[in-house]
Amino acid sequence: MKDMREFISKGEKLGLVKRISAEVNPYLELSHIAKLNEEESGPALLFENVKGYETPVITSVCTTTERLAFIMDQPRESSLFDLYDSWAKRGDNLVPPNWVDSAPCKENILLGDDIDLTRFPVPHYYPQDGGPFYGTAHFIVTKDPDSGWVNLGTYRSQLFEKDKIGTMFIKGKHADIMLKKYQARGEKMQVASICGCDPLLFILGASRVSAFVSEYDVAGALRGQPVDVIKGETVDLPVPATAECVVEGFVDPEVFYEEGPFGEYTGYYSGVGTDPRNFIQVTGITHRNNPIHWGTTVGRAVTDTHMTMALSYGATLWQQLNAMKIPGLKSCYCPPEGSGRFLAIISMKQMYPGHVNQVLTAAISTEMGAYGLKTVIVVDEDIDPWDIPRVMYALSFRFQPNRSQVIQRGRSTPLDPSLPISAREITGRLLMDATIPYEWKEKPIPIELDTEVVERVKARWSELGL
Ligand SMILES: Cc1cc2nc3c(=O)[nH]c(=O)nc-3n(C[C@H](O)[C@H](O)[C@H](O)COP(=O)(O)O)c2cc1C
Ligand SMILES: [Mn+2]
Repeated sequence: MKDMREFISKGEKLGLVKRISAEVNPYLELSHIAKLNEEESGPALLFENVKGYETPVITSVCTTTERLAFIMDQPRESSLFDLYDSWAKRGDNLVPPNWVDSAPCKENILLGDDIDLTRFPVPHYYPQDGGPFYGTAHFIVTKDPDSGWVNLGTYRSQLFEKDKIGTMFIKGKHADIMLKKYQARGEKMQVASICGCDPLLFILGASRVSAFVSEYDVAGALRGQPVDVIKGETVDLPVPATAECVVEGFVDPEVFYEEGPFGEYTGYYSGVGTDPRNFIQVTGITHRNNPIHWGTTVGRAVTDTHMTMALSYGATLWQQLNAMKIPGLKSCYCPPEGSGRFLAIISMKQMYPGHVNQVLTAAISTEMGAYGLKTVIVVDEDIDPWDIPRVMYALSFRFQPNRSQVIQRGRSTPLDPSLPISAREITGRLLMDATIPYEWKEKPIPIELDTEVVERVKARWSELGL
């Protein structure tokens, strides 16, 4: 899949994408249709008639595991863990992008007075949002001034003015690390926002790929071929050749704008009463003819953003655990109910004393886990981590609080509503060992039914009137 148009044309044939030709208002109405549709696991929606605008909006691209599998070129019946596993198996064979000289994303080039983001249909998602949000299912390209490492990160962008959009680079995110380097040099940071492209690139923008690794190279690894990129018009950054819309500009680390609130994936508003944030001063826009604006509904779980993150956070956790080459790892699951990022369940075969603790502490030391993962549960190999009734069984009959650990201080997300709004930088973590200890000489004896008696009574089933 090379771009959003291929996702739509192929997806439509498979019944995964639906066109809406009725007029829809981008103020709340569009997002509410998308959200309610997503709560029913409905199709991706292409809104062709957005009130007051000429161009379409697509939503709900990533809402179901089936569509995530479709985007990843995997069998449609794949489970989330199947997708994590194929990601982990291929994701390390980095393939750098391929530079091209001409590209569809340059069909229209808007500079100077022609820069006007208000001509694009930008949804206003939730009643208390600070305004319309241009960047939801987008990602921001930045370059490390020291090493040249190119990062893709999905950071929300509120539409402020025709040539200004917001940023929210949470502390420690890769664009934040880079911005601080530019700040130390007394420089501004060039950025490009990409909206509408190969959907895998957005999923990568929202992935916990390790620092110093370019998400472009991981996309190349997962696709098995390089991403075609072209240089921006006003910024020295690679942008995807098939992007629907590229917004180029810079972030001045010393200048701020009042941003938010925004109805976040936690189900609560964030950006309420917090500090003003840096923003993007737009220096140029390039877009395809009839550009397709892509939005994701965020908001309460479980819908589009939650499924995106259950894949992007879960797959990177699994990839990073596998990279540590710990023996015995079997599978893992990052439930979409927690947006794939607050809770992880890992299944493993124990092979030596202390093995479970190795996995528990490894999980919170990965790039994914070190950022806000609050609870890790390890279960034995006979339990699938996505089989929640069996996980409840393990938490009831194998888990022992004496063998669990509370870590007092870890890196948090300012979006975590379980912490007070003014103190969200540090979180506790809970490491739960829900296994039967390896070193026990005497283990609980599991009850198995007598197979012979089972056969005998089954043969009597109708006689018993059952
Ligand atoms: C729809 C959506 C919106 C997001 N908004 C933000 C945001 O505003 N700020 C942020 O720091 N992370 C946000 N994230 C999470 C980041 O995309 C994620 O942490 C990613 O790892 C950031 O890229 P990086 O690791 O290269 O910094 C968002 C994710 C999604 C799916
Ligand atoms: Mn990154």
